[in-house]
Amino acid sequence: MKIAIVCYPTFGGSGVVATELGIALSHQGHEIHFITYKQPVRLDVLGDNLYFHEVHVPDYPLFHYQPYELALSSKLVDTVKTYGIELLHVHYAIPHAYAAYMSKQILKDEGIETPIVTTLHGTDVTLVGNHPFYKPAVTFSINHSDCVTSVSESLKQDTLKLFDVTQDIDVIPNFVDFSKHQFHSQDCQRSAIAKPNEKIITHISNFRKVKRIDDVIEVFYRVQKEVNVILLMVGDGPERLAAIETCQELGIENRVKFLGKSNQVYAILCYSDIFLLPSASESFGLAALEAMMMRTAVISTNVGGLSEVNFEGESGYLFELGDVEGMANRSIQLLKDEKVLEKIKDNAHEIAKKFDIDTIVSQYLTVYKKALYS
Ligand code: GMT
Repeated sequence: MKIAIVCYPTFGGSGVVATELGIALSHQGHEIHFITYKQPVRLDVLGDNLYFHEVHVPDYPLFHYQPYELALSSKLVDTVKTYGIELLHVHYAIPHAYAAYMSKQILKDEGIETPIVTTLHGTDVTLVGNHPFYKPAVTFSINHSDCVTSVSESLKQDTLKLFDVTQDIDVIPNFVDFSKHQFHSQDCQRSAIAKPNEKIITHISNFRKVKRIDDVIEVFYRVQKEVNVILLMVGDGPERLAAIETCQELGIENRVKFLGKSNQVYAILCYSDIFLLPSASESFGLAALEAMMMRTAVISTNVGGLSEVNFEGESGYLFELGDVEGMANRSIQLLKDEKVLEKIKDNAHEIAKKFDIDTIVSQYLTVYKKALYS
């Protein structure tokens, strides 16, 4: 198949999922064309059947806002015609599904049929998409996609609740690639980051409000009073500076390392003991699944799709939003009990295997065939 994949090229989960999916499809012989405004961060190799097309929006002083959707629609039309693309797979409804619909109509005018598969990732539905300014356009784009997928059952239910959706939604969970990042204990360079007797808690996110960075710091503050532990903060975003200041105020700045955006998340997770994700909203929580693959116990909230990934008492523990006391106490208990911690880490790794890329890619191929042939 010749497939165009539209995504955000950043470190966010939706971009990671789109990129890894495209790479896996290309390994199976499909021709994949990534279309976005920058080369996706996880796309480090371009091969015979792996292409990247940059969407460029020329600056014009008249425009207060540059018309990205327009440039994207035109790029889609152009790429479909040049390469004979059979299907568009857009990740994140805003504005990708909308731009794809426009390009589909333009191509239809020229007698070219191009089905659209839209994958909903979370904030495109629960936060941004639900805003009255966007809602009609998002509803329209979802209903005019040929197939729609969501990354969790919880997100599907939210979508059905929040929008007047007439389309079926197939749930296809996010995935990890065990063959690429298989855990080898001997590869974990734990000593590079922590002293031999120090435990490691890790948080990875885009440091937006929804990630509850304050709760990460508060939980860690309580834990470090009881256990010899450091906190690794990976990623960057609006809440990062305030978090650094809070750590200084609490006098824990030498126990918290802000590592910034990183391509080394698997290496970091590999030597982590606990992954902390106290989010206010999470359609899936890809970072939690990545942590589990790397044999890290997960302490998270129970919001959104997190309970479809992190299994209570097995891969980790789930708490009500804002229950920093519960999260801290459970972390202390785990970090003090090596036997239980090791068991949870093993379980986490086993559970993550259910989300291996091979199973998930075939689910997407089924949806592609449905979009193309029905
Ligand atoms: O978490 C974010 O804010 C980034 C966002 C994205 O678009 O990358 O993540 C969303 O999509 C991920 C991949 O499907 C999910 O794992 C995240 O749970 C989801 N984030 C939210 O729902 C807040």
